[in-house]
Amino acid sequence: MPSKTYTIASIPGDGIGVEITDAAVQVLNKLSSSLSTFSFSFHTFDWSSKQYLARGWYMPPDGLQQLKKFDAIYFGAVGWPSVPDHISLWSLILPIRKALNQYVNVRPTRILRGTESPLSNCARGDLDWVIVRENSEGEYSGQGGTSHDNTPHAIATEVSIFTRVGIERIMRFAFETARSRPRKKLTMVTKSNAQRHGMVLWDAVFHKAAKEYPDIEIDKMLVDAMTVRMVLHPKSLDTIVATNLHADILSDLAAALSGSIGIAPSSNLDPTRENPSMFEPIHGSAPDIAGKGIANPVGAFWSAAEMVRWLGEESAADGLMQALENVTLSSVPLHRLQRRLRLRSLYHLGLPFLLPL
Ligand code: GGG
Repeated sequence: MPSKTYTIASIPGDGIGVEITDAAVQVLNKLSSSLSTFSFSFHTFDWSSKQYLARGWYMPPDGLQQLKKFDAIYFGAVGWPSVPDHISLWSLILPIRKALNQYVNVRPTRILRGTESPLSNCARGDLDWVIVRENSEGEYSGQGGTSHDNTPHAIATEVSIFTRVGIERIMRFAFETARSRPRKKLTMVTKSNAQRHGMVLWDAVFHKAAKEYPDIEIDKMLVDAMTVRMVLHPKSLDTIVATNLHADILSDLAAALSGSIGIAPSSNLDPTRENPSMFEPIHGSAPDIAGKGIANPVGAFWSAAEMVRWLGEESAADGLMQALENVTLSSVPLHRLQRRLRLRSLYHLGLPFLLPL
C-alpha cells in the first residue's frame, strides 16, 4: 500500500492545456502505480476561458483558498482567441502565482536525448541552462493605467515595481541554484543602461549577494546582448537570473534553441513551502492545434517530473525523466518533428510502459 497520497489540484485550462494535462495525469498515475510507494489524488478545476465566456469568471471568489489545501497544482495552459489575453492571464495564472507566494519560476532547458538543437554550433551537452525567473513583481506588477482612452492622445502607463526584498530573495534562490550545479556559474540579466531605477537596483542587489557566494562565478548581461550570446555561445551559460518579463522572453528563446517550445517545463515555487507550488509547461494553449491530438506532451511530462521532485520523490522524478528520454531517444522519426511531437505517437510509443519499476 502506498505510504503517502499527494493531493494535486489540476487546472487544464484552455486549448491544448486540456489534452496535455490529461496525458500528464495518466503518466503520473502510471508512475505511482508502478512504484507503489506513493499515490496521487487529483481534483480537476474547470477554470477556463470557455467557462469564463459561459459564466463570467475563471475562478470562484474562494478559488485561491481552495488551492491552498493541495500539496501541489498542475496547470495546463491559458488563453483563448475570444478572450483578450490580458484578461485570461490576470484572471487565472498571475493571481495564483501572486497569492500563493510563488515568487520563483524555474525554467530548465537542455537538449533531451535523441533530439537536437536548431543551432548548428550546438551539440547536446553544449546547452544546459536553468533560467530563474522573478515571478511576483517587476514588469508584471499590474500597476499603471490609461487616460484619454479612444482619442488620438491616449496614454497608457505600465509601471514595473521592483523591491529590495523581492530582488534579494530571487538572487538568493538563483545563487543557491548555481551552487547546486557542477559549473557554479550565474549570469544576471537586466537592461540597466536604459532603465535607470529598478534595473540599477537589480545590479546593486546582485553584487551584494555575490559577496556571500564567493564560490560562484558571476557575470552580468544586458538582455539584448544576452539573446545574441544564447544563440552564438550557448556553452558559455549555465544558471541565469532575470526579471519577470526578461526571463519570460529568454525562456521561450531557450526552449526553441533546445528543440521546441513544446518540450520546456516550468515550476512556480513558493520556496517557504507555506503554499502549494504550481507546475506547467511554458507553452500556451495553441488554439490552432487544440483538439487534434498533435500537441507536444514533453513539456507537460517534464513539468510533472519537476512536481514529483518538489514533492520529495527524487528517484521517481529521475525515473520519469529517464523514461521520457528513453522515448525521445527511441523516437527517431519523431525528433525530426520536434516542434510538433505527436501526442498520440509518443503515447503509443509507450511512455507509461517505459517507466522503470
Ligand atoms: N502553460 C503556460 C501558459 O499558459 N502560458 C501562457 C502565458 O502567456 N504565460 C505567461 C507567463 O508565463 O507569465
